[in-house]
Amino acid sequence: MAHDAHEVKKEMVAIYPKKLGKKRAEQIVVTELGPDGAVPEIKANVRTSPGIITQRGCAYAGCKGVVIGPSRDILSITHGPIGCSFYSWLTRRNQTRPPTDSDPNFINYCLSTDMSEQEIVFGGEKKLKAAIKEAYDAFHPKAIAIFSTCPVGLIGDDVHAVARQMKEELGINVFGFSCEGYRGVSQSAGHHIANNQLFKHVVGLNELTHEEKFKINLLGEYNIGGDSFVIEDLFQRCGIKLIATFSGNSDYDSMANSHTADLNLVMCHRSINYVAEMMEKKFGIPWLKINFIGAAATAKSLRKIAAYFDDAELKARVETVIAEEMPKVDVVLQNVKPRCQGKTAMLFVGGSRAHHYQVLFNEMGMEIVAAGYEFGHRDDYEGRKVLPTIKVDADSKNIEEIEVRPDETRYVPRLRPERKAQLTDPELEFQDYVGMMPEMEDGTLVIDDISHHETERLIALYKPSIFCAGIKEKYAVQKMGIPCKQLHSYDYGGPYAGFEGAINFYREIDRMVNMKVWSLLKAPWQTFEPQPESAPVAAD
Ligand code: CFM
Repeated sequence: MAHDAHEVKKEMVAIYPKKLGKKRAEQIVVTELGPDGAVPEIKANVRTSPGIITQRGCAYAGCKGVVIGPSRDILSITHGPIGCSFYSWLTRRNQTRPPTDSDPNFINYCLSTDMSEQEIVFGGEKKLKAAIKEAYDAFHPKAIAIFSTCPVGLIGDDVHAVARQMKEELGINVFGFSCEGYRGVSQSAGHHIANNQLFKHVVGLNELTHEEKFKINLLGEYNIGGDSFVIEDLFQRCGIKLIATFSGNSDYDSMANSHTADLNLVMCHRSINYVAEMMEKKFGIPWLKINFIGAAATAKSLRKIAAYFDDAELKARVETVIAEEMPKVDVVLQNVKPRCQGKTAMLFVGGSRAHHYQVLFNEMGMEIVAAGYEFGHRDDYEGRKVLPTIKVDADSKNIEEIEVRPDETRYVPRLRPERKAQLTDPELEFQDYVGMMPEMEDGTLVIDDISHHETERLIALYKPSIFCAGIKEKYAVQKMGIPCKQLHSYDYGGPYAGFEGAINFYREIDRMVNMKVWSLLKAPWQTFEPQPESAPVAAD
């Protein structure tokens, strides 16, 4: 990389008006790891300025689409105009697998109250009640979730009051979300709102007990492209009992039963750390950050679980699985590495993948030249140690903070001081996430909420071998002659988690960065020859 990242940053922000340029400059940093492990401060989780083309989504997307959507038997009803529901229908590749064909799976359905002018003017609660009743009669679900779109908040429909009434009337669990799209500054607000309601209305309602010794929950894994299936298989082979996943391949009962686990594993910190924190306070379940993206990261995460339970048999089983899988991974890695080594990648994705996928590229010998989140917070960049210094602004105050206390009968601290003292493995950093920046090379660009202008400048200057983003960016990037891998939906591919996923990813990236077609591609304007001005037409 021949460019000085500081100069590139200056060039990128120069085009903006002064005030905006100053703000963007605080959201773009060049990594530098201090001797004490400190990284530069980045501005994050702030409003996107008007006029900027951002990658971000809305709170409704974060709540309905991301956190609750993957659960197959909670019937989701969008309270709002039809477009909100229709355009959030099946847009995320979260897969699910009901145990039998007769078990419910509502993921394929699109339910909406279809608010029209009548409801916007006179209120929509009556229509919402009727919709819940109609949905209940058609599907008989165990639980119904109601999602608020922007107009619901504007006209003041009380979805929570309607939920309470219908819960009583129907005798099933009905709960609402005040996840109007305008709340917060991005979909991140929707994650928090979803976490709060899941915790208040679902977690702890199912008291089924389990005999297994090693009981865990997997938080923040959404089964995009089948990732959860791969991870579930690994747990099963290691003898680890998965009580609930939030919320890939999940169902209502398992999440209601999740307080019976003895350890929470946090995969995507951004979208679910609130549930992890609340479960620790109420039920005494500690949490560990893990990562199943990357073969070495998968092995490390399995070893962390074994170290936590500190059981010889479990440790042996984990080592057996790693020993079975690693050689298969190595064969493919050794094959692709000579063709991929030294190539460059940029990653601009949501709130955790821009970090996790760096691991896979590094395994292939590729260099990350720039990365950033759409909506991560400072702790996702700099690590949770900065949490006490984060200023809570008006947009965050908008979101409810639940006060959680230990449950009177069910609080069982799994990590009593004497047990914690026995767990000496240095990898067991409880309640911690180090963030993206400390694990990056010095001198790399980190850009929060990247704009389209900045994307184009980055590509023009660095010409990366591959750019990772989403569907909104994909074709603009490819028109510039650079392959774009969608790290949200995985395009049509995946799974990319675990050992099997690493193999799939190596092959896919090898194919993309070595395809000759990109070097042959020229946009029409690059070959456009201006025509000589036509002679003026004589006015006679
Ligand atoms: Fe977490 Fe996600 Fe992500 Fe996310 Fe998302 Fe997603 Fe994502 Mo798209 S929960 S933050 S809100 S890992 S949908 S599965 S890919 S932006 S990086």
